[in-house]
Amino acid sequence: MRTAKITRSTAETDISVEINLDGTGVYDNQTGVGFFDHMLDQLARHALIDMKISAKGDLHIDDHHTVEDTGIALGQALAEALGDKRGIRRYGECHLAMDDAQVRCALDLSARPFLICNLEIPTQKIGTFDTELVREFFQAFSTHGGITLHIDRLHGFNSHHIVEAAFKAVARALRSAVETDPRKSDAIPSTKGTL
Ligand SMILES: [Mn+2]
Repeated sequence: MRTAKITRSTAETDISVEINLDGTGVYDNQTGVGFFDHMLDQLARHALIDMKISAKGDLHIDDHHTVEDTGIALGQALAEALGDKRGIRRYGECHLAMDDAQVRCALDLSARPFLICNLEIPTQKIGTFDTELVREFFQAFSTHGGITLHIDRLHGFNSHHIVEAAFKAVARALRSAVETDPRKSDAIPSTKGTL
């Protein structure tokens, strides 16, 4: 089974992440940051990854440490669950439309972390959520998951739609990338022989 459980405790956050890459998108995500939970739910649902996340962070300061550290732990869980990446498709892409927003994600489970995140979110807040934390999350997820992750906004003027489209696009791209390729299910998808 391609599963992982990560627990991560620092002076700023206590985080537990459980995932199953071969799940059905069942989720229970509770970080204390409402909008962020809503986005993590999208990630699980549309990647068809079962995801249980519990985060207790220093929200009396702001949401930064909780969002960033959840990205770290989720990235670590993804890397662990993927193992040697034998048989996976490796690449994923998605153009996702949500009302006014269209976001494109292209990713490679390359073990070479790199983030391009051009969302140009028009407001600083969505409810109480600081929109600059979207990049912080994807940076942490990319770095610790070993993901080359490109996310670009093509259209959109509503911040909630843009960010939600981004999470859904990443989810759909991730769903493809972690899937087993039945034409080559026994091989590591690299001419180097390792990823
Ligand atoms: Mn929404």
